[in-house]
Amino acid sequence: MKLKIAGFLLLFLFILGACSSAESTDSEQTESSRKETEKTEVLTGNTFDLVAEEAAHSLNSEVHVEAWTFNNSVPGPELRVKEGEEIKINLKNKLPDPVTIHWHGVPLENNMDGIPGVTQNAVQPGDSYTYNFTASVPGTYMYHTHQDGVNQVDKGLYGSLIVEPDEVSYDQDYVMMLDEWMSNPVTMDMANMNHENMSGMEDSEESAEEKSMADDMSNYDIFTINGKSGDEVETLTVKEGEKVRLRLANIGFMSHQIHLHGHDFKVVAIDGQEIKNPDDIKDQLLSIAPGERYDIEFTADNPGEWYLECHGEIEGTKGMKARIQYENQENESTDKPNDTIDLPKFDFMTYGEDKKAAFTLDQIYDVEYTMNLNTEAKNNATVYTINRKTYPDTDNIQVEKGDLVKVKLVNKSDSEDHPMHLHGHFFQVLSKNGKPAEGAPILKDTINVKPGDEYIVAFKADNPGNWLFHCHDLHHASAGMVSLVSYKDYIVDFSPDPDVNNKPE
Ligand SMILES: [Cu+2]
Repeated sequence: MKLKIAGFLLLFLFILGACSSAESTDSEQTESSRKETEKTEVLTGNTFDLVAEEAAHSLNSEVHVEAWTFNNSVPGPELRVKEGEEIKINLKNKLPDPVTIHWHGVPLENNMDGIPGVTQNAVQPGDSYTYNFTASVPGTYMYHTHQDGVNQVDKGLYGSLIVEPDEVSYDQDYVMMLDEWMSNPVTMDMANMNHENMSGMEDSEESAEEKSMADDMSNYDIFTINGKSGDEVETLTVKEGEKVRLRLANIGFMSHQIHLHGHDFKVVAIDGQEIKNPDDIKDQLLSIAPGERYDIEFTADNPGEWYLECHGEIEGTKGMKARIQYENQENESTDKPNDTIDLPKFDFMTYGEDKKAAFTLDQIYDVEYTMNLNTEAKNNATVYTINRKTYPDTDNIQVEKGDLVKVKLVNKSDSEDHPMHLHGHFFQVLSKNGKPAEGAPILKDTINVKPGDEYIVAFKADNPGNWLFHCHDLHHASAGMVSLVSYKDYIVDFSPDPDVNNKPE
């Protein structure tokens, strides 16, 4: 018996030793071979190379994370193309996991949408893949991996795609990508889980605990603008008299309430779609949900240094601030952050001038569909459901080319927003909680449905394929809240490979 115990003890010590030595080699390697991220580049033209690779990234002077990047920066390169240009992007995967690129908001051909298992097979480590499409609609878009997005996007695998119109009406143009990070990252890392298991924790306990930690949004304690937080956020410089366009794009999993100080501004586009005759507004918060983009314009007519900042009471908020600095400014700035005060929220349901819209509430539609979005407990885990089902068992919205489609989105969850994103199409927002939209027609690809709210949207089925319609809080998507708009008779041009670990949600 004693011998047996000694044997076990030896075995245990041996495993412990093997474990810790493997770990130290790993971390030494990490330190010596991993590079640091560089500044995000702006790339123009029509052909781009994007390399998915690992790099060490500093969120601020204290917090450094292991990021997954495109071209060694977070965000990846800002791609600027001209309206109507045919563009080509070569993706090379140098990461240990498969990846794809989804062109968020861009209306393109279905086989270029970058959805593993739905429009292509995930691009394996060491492999390459080429995307090409026409940048037909000017506006602010994003690109990001759509493979295991809840983990991969969270690590920094994203960037912006700006389709510039033929005629540009502004002097300065800045993109600001909003995101959240954890100073103590919780990952679903297999090696980590095995290690934990050795210390006697049950597999199921461990994964349940990790899952609930990852779901708990309070772990996201650092908010970033273009990958940086606090003093590290780049200052925007403007000259007096200039017309400035800011493109605010939320790639994170939380909504952010953005306040521009010191200036009247117009919301000129939402989700890449221009708004007709926008009014000047001031001191209103733009609530920007995951997946949404807001383009604002203002005239630099108030010299000084001004904040553009996130409002709210939670931990990460204070780091999400950019300074807008006038060139050759002589006076000391007197602007102060006021991120905890409450301000009225911008409402796109009543904004802009009422112009004849493509769709109305009472016209006849070929397809009408209701999506009840909910949170449920299944097998000790929280799942996110559409009509009580989770992906891939959710019902497809079946359409034929040319169909006019009306969708009612209802959030039945108690406390969580569901920013629902449709691929390949823009929809028009017709009503909110039974009240018809009043201002300019609002076209979007992402709509944030808050608990208890109901929106009706409409679109024309004019782009054949299989298109995801899913929650862009990717925690919710990965836990079921995904469905497909599926065109009858559409045949995919690839064979889904069961061995490549396609993870579309
Ligand atoms: Cu959701």
